[in-house]
Amino acid sequence: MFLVDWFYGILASLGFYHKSAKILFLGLDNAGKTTLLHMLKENRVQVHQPTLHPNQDELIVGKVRFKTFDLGGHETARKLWKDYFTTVDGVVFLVDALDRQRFPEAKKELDSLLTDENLQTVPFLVLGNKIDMQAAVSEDELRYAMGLYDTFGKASKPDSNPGVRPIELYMCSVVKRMGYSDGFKWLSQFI
Ligand code: G3D
Repeated sequence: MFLVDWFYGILASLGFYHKSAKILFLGLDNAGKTTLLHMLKENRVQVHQPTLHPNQDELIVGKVRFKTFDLGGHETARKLWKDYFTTVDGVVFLVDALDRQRFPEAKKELDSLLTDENLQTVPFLVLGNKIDMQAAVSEDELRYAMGLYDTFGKASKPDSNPGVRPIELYMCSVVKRMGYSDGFKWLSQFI
């Protein structure tokens, strides 16, 4: 019973209840991917356990698999996720909204994902994380830095924009549990 509640709680809060999906959490190291995964798992911030693969982590809830990989710096990570999932249903791309210096690097990685032929029809949720900190950039600034001017629209429904790639930016604070549920609910419409 507890497990059923737990499954239901997580998946329902993200809009993924009754869905089967493979979701990649991607972004530069330090963006908050592992923290987000643990937050989904335990509903609290966890001290990270060192794992065999320091650049990846995984959570399976019912028929939904969430898998994180660090991008940037090392080409091997990209090879890893391509090997790991032959098909991907959604990408959650996290950006550290505090780390202005690394926006160009994050944009480069995002652009290369967006042009990846294996991901052409895959919906992308971009999360600007750490807005609990005053130094975080605004949504507009991050849109500009990441080149996300022409996004799908938060209120638009999947069939209202046929042929337009689903990509949208949401600002969030994983540690304060703010913002990301709305993003996941937006993403889940396309899955
Ligand atoms: P990664 O898995 O993308 O590499 P992590 O990133 O999940 O390891 O997070 C990197 C650091 O960012 C961690 O700090 C984590 O606590 C912090 N972080 C994650 N989400 C938030 C957030 O919403 N707000 C703030 N302020 N910090 C966040 P440490 O100090 O443990 O390295």
